[in-house]
Amino acid sequence: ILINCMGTEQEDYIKPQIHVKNPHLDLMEEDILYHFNLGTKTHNLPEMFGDVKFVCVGGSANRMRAFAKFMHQELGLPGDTDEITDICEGTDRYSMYKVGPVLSISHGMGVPSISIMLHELIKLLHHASCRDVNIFRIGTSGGIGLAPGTVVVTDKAVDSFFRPQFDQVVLGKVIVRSTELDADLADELLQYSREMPDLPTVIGNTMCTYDFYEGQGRLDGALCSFSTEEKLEYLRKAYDAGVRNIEMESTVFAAMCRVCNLKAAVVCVTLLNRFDGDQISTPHEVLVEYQQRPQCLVAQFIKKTLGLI
Ligand code: R2B
Ligand code: URA
Repeated sequence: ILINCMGTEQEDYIKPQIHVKNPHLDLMEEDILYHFNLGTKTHNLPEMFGDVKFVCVGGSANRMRAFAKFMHQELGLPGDTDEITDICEGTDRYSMYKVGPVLSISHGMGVPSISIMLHELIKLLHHASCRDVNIFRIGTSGGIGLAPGTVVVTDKAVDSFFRPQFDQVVLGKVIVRSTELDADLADELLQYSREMPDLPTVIGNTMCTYDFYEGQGRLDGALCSFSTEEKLEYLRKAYDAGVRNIEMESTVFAAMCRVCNLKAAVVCVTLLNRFDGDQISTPHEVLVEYQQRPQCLVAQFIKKTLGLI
């Protein structure tokens, strides 16, 4: 790296870099990001993604397209939002949209789906030499003791035993990784939420499970092996451990971002209060509005960080 008289390149040089923790990558002549239909030989990743500063991930492809269009408007970018195309259109595994410095990607449902996406995303950001990147999961969740529509900024991502860890099985052994998130980023998001009307927001622990039904203590799945009292006792224990919402990706998201030096936050809206029931019976239009809430909060963060407001 050459340093010019203004020192700008040096400044860039000291900005936090994305760490890929895999010595084998250096020995590979080409890296094919199979589930994105992108690769280091077929695409100029630094040119396509080098300016990315904010990455937002969420379960649904449609929601992440809507978020990209919303960010296009919020950032006042030129051109028509209908021209925003799916960078991964050659595959139907994930969808990816780029608007200015914002990358919006879908990850599907559950730990295995988001983990595959994150491996390829982190390598993509590394190959593109991105620096100083903030990453957000914007999603939905079931609330514990909160009014539906409340946004939860995650303090700690915890597993089904309320432990702040993610257990990854590697070669038949369990590797335990910390799920600690960036406390300053969470605080900043919480502060900005205070300035926004109609955005009830709390900070709390988020429990990540491997199932939507029995795994989240639901009585309405195809299988159920416990009583209503046992369900409520488990939710009460979760509440006492600081858990305010339940979803299906936060622990692996937190663990992988932490190891790779990405500043990460999890922002999920609650669709229901699990003390009151299990079925999601709220009208569709109301659910659509709820799902925009994490998007609005993260958009506010991005605009403030870019000095636009
Ligand atoms: C939240 O919503 C999905 C299940 O409905 C899952 O991906 C999650 O974490
Ligand atoms: N997503 C979940 O994982 N659980 C819920 O209860 C609602 C959305």
